[in-house]
Amino acid sequence: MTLNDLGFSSRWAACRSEHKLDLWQVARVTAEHKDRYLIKNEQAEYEAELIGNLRFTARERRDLPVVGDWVAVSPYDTDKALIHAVYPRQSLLERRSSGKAVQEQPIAANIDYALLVQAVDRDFNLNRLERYLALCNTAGIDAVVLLSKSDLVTPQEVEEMVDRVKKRLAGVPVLTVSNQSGGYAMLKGLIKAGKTYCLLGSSGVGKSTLMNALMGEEHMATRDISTAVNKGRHTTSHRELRVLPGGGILIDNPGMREVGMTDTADGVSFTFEALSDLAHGCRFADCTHTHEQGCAVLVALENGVLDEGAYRNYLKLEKERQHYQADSLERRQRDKDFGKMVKQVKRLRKGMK
Ligand SMILES: Nc1nc2c(ncn2[C@@H]2O[C@H](COP(=O)(O)OP(=O)(O)OP(=O)(O)O)[C@@H](O)[C@H]2O)c(=O)[nH]1
Ligand SMILES: [Mg+2]
Ligand SMILES: [Zn+2]
Repeated sequence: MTLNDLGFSSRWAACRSEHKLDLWQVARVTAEHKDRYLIKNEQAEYEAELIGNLRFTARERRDLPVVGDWVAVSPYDTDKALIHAVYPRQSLLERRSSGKAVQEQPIAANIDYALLVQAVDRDFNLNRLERYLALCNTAGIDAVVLLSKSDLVTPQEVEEMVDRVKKRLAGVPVLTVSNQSGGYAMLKGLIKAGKTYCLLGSSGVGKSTLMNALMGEEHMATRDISTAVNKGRHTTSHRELRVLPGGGILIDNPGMREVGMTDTADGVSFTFEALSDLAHGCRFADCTHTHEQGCAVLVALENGVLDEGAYRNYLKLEKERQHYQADSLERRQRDKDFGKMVKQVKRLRKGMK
């Protein structure tokens, strides 16, 4: 295996010298488990830990390595390593965590394409697809929709669903797959060597089965994180990055129950392109498109030009986004205050010396 197989490119090489990271080896994070990581490079796979400084200066979850990150490392023994730094990211896919405290939860870093998997049975849901798409648009990641388990309904029903997705999510490629009947030609044709793909979707839609099928037998030969608890269980419990035998890097994810919006102003408006275009015609610049006089969006809705499902979903995601934004502003202020306090203490200490 070469670094290029893992997704390394001249761009990362330039980043490496620019940030003076040549001192260390480079490796990619393939799995994380609490404060331990599995990392891989052209030499070997290592179980790695952060150097203390990196751990203590991390303020947020996103300051720590996530699957897909490139890291500067120094190996020791045969299969252990220390992580000294995280390479600046090209992209970071995040969602808002569930629960009261609003917090970003990193999903994976340096992804080129997200594969949004929905099964054609009960799982199929356009609103949820749109939600995933908004997260991808925020992170600047291209998305492909994979309608899975196509064996469970008739070919005609599959076609109808494909049409509905295409109509609602204009410009997003849609593929159908079945792990039952095989036939991954279309998907394999899409996956390019050196590019990183991330499987996203609810639990049980067939993400891991698909990953295993694409891995073929080589999957069995790879090492698992040593404390893995999911032996014998099917539900994926942690993220995992693998290099496919035919080239291309694939990240499998645990199924997500909730896909909370983060600060996705651009992501949301990009996702609801038709609505954003219409909004230019609203009388008020800060129109909320709910009750205003001269709202072009409401007119289009009435005339049936704008899809009602998309409109409702927009309002919901926009509300969530604003809630998140207000909350994170408050958090940033708190961080700032904390920063000031640290500086003051440092100054005091200097004065005492
Ligand atoms: N009928 C049918 N069943 C499938 C297909 N793909 C997977 N399954 C079944 O669906 C179940 C869930 O598959 P997984 O691959 O574990 O689903 P997952 O998306 O990885 O689920 P999580 O890890 O919980 O997120 C298993 O029992 C699979 O055998 C398919 O194409 N057709
Ligand atoms: Mg799984
Ligand atoms: Zn309006």
